[in-house]
Amino acid sequence: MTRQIVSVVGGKAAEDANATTYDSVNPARTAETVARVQLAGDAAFAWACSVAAAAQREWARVPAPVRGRVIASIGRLVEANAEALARLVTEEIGKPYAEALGEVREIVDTCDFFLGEGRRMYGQTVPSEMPDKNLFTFRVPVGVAAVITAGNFPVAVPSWYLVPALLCGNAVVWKPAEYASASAHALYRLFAAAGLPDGVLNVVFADGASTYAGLDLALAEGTVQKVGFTGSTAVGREIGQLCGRYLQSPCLELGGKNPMVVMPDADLDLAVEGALFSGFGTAGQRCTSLGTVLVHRSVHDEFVGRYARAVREATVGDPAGDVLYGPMLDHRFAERYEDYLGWIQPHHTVVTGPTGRITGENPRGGFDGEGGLYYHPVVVDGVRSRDRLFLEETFGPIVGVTSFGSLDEAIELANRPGYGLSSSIYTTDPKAAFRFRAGIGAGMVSVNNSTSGAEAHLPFGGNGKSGNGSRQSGIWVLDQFTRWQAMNWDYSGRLQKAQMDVAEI
Ligand code: UN1
Repeated sequence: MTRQIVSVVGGKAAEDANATTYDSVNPARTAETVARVQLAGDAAFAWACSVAAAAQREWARVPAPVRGRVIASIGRLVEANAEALARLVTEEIGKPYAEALGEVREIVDTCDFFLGEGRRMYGQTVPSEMPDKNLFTFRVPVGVAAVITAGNFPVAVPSWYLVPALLCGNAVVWKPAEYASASAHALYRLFAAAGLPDGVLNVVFADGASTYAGLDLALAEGTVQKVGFTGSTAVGREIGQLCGRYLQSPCLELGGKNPMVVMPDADLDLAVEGALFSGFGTAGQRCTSLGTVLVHRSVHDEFVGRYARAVREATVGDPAGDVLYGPMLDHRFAERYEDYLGWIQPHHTVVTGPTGRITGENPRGGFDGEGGLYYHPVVVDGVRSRDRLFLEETFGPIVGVTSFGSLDEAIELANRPGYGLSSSIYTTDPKAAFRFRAGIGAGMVSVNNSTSGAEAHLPFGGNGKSGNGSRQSGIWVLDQFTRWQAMNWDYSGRLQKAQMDVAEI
């Protein structure tokens, strides 16, 4: 029986007889509906924010170490249900099971990190310029966080917002991607089962336009104090502009055109392995996916030959099996892949064989039909720095190759698209690695490792078209979900005026 999914606000299913419905389908078997989802109308998001605002006041009074214990329970519940949740992620968005299990592990890692942060929600004591006066700082929750997430990491990336936001004493209204509704709902239920009071975490299923309208209203009503958004650069700009009108600075985690530099002294097999994983893992639909390999001229032919061979031999098919990648997340990404194929120019060379949809007449490795949204991996050589393929994120299994002559040129090329999320360099020379780190505009740099696969306790985030400099994960995200409050306490018994009553030596 198909799952029926509705928004949950204030701990109750928000049934709406007039709601439109959306079918979340299995991208590996497109005739199979994973969940039928009620999409809430324009007013729902703002209403959920007002419910969250009321619940937040009580939640903020719960001591942070006790909130940390709730985070610990969430981690244990997710761990105990890891396989079922990973299977659901595989069924709903087509991510290979091993990757889906890794994604669930990332939630547990996030909980492991933040459960202790509840006991370390440190403020500072600061010396005063006057005698008999103490200065302090405190972290205070922002209030209600509106969290809008993509479906390529339907449970891990939301947890990067939800876990620290809740730990810091905020309430959350979460709007997941429609095509990942069943996974989101399952994650919501695990969070709720860990003992969160009603209304502290709410999940609203809605389309983008209704969410935008509802968010605008909530911001106007003053019920939202922080917006977290993971998704495309185009939508991120709109969210950023909306928040700016209300003097808010959102946490924006957007696209990437992540470069990998292969130096002449690189271990080429290692570089090929890294380029295979980050170019084609999750069918290239990660914000950290590899966009362009920049290869030194002297090793270009050797690298491209080995990379093309590895990609041609890779298996694409049923995500329940042992495959490099499964179907595209959803039909809209499949359509975009077709569009990106049109960007391939006559002077480019596709070095990996067939392109386009994988069909029965043109099967590949583990392909098994049933209407699955399977697409051939494509490596395009000879991409020039003014080509669309060089400059724009494809968010699909298409990787470009461009050659360079010097490290300075590689750095310049790596920065040119104007994104700045992840990056990588393969070299055995520490000087080259550190020079690359210093010159690259990305928020994340890997040396002899792929552009994907960030760990849950390092700052995650980008610059330029990849975001507004906000960072998630680790202690750095606490600055998104708390604000510093300064306190001074004068016990001198007189009015001491700052700057005017400076103590004499
Ligand atoms: C994303 O695609 O939005 O580093 C996040 C990685 C993953 C997270 C990707 N841990 O590739």
